Amino acid sequence: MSRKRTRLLVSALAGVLLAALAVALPVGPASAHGNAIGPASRNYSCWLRWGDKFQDPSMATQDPMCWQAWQADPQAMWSWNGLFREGVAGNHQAAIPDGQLCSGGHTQNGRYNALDTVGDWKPTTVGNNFNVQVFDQALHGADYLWVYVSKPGFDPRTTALKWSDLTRVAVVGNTPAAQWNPVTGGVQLNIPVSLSGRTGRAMVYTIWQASHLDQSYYWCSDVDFGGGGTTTPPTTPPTTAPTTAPTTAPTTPPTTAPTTVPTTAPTTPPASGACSASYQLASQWSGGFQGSVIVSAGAAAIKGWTVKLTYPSAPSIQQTWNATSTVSGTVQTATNSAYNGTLSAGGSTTFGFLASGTAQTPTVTCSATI
Ligand SMILES: [Cu+2]
Repeated sequence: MSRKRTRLLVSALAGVLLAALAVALPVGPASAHGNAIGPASRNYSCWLRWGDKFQDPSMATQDPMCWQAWQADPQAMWSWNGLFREGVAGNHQAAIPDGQLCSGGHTQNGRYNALDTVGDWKPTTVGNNFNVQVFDQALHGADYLWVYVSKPGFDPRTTALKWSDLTRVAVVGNTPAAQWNPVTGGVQLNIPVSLSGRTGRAMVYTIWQASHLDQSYYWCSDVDFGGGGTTTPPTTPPTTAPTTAPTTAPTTPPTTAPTTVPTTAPTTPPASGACSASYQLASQWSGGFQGSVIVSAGAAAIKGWTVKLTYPSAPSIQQTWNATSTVSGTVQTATNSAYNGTLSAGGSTTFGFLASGTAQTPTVTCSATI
C-alpha cells in the first residue's frame, strides 16, 4: 500500500472512530456558555479534577461529593457551562427556592440537582481578597454580574444554601464581551472581591446575567478562607442530611449592600484642547468598582490619546478594556488601543476598567497625538 493510501486509510479510520466515540461518550460541553472557573464552581471543579477519569472508583473516597454528582448525572459535568435558566426577568430569588441555589432551582430538567447536595465539596483556598474569574465561551458579555459570599458562620458542609445566608459583595454592570479579557476559547472577566476577617469555609455564589436572551447563570463555588479553615473530610457519609442546627450567629456584621450607581452616560464634555476626558463611576461594591471614561477629540481630528487619572491614593486596577493602562503611584495612565486611537473632530470613544478597593474619584487629563 502506498504511503498516501495508508495515510488516507488511517485518517478515515480515525474519523470513524471519532464519530463512534462522539456518539458513545459525550466528551465536552454541548454548547458554548460559561462558568465560574476560579474559585471553581462545583461542577466545573468536578469536571476539572475527574473529567478524564470519571469512572475511577477512587473518586468515591477521595472526592465523594464529586462522585455522587457524577453518579447522579455525568452530563452536569460535561455541560459545566450550561447551568442557566431563561426568562427569570431578574427575579432570581423568586425563581430559585432555598436549598436549590446550586442547581439553579433544579434547572434543565434537574440535570444539576446533585450540586445542591450538602457535604464536603473540595473548596478552593482563597484569601480575603480574591477575584471571581468568570469564563464566557460564547462571547455573550454581561448585562450584569452579581457576586455573593455566605455570611460568617455558614458552613456548606452542614447546611443547604439559602438566599438569607448570602451577602452581595460585588456588582458589575453592563459589560459587553469586547470589554472582557480575550482568553483561549472565549473571554474572561475577573471580579475583585474584598472581605475582612473571614476564616474557614464559605460559599461564593455568582449570578451572570448574560447579554443573550434572558439567560441567567448560577454558580456555587466552595471556598476556604485560609487560616481558620479545615478541609478534614467528615466522618459521616457526605450525603447524610444535616441533623445539627446551623452554627452560631455571625460575630461580624455582614457587609453592606453595594450602592447602586446610576448608569446613565455622562454628557460629552466640550473639548477645549486637542482632546478631553471625563470619568464616570459605572458601579461599585464593597470590594471594588468599575470606572468608565469618555475620551473626546477637540475641534480637530486626533491619531491617538493618553488619559491620566490621578487618584487620592494609589489605585489597584485589575483589568482595562479599550485601552492599555499602567499605574505608577497614584496615577493611572491609559493609552488608546490600536482600534480606537483615531478620532474625528468632535468624535469620542470610551474605555473602562475594574479596580479593587474603595471607589475613589480621579481627576482626569487628556493629551493627544495629532
Ligand atoms: Cu449561552
